[in-house]
Amino acid sequence: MASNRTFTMIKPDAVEAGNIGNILAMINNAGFRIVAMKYTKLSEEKAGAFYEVHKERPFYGELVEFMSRGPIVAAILEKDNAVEDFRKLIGATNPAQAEEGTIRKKYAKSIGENAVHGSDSDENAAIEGNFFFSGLERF
Ligand code: FUP
Repeated sequence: MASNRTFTMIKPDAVEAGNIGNILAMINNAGFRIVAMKYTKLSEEKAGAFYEVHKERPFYGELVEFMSRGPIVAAILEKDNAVEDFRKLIGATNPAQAEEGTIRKKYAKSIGENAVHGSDSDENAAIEGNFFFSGLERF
């Protein structure tokens, strides 16, 4: 059964560009409820740990540097079929391939600096939410 929660980050490029409000509006308008949210900054160590699965990929170093260069917004979101519906809302990893009306089409610059993260499975949504939030920070 599909879980009703997913995890997202508004990444440093989108924060720097002043798009936190625009992206949150798209998330709210698509019917997601905010369960948990924080404005924070990843250290290189924390960014490296979050993206551990990509450790052997050629872009890992750049990804860690990018994700730790400035603040992010981390959030847990709730909606029926959350993981799949949120992946549709954000669009393809490479914004050049993202569909019209998606967050990445509107706000992402490149495959490396692509504005938002969205969990790719229910299992990862739970792991990633737990990476940032305690039980007391969820409402
Ligand atoms: P996504 O699930 O759409 O965020 O994409 P991935 O999990 O495949 O990749 C995670 C992050 O690695 C992307 F958001 C950006 C970065 N990445 C690159 O920089 N280059 C690539 O070729 C693929 C991913």
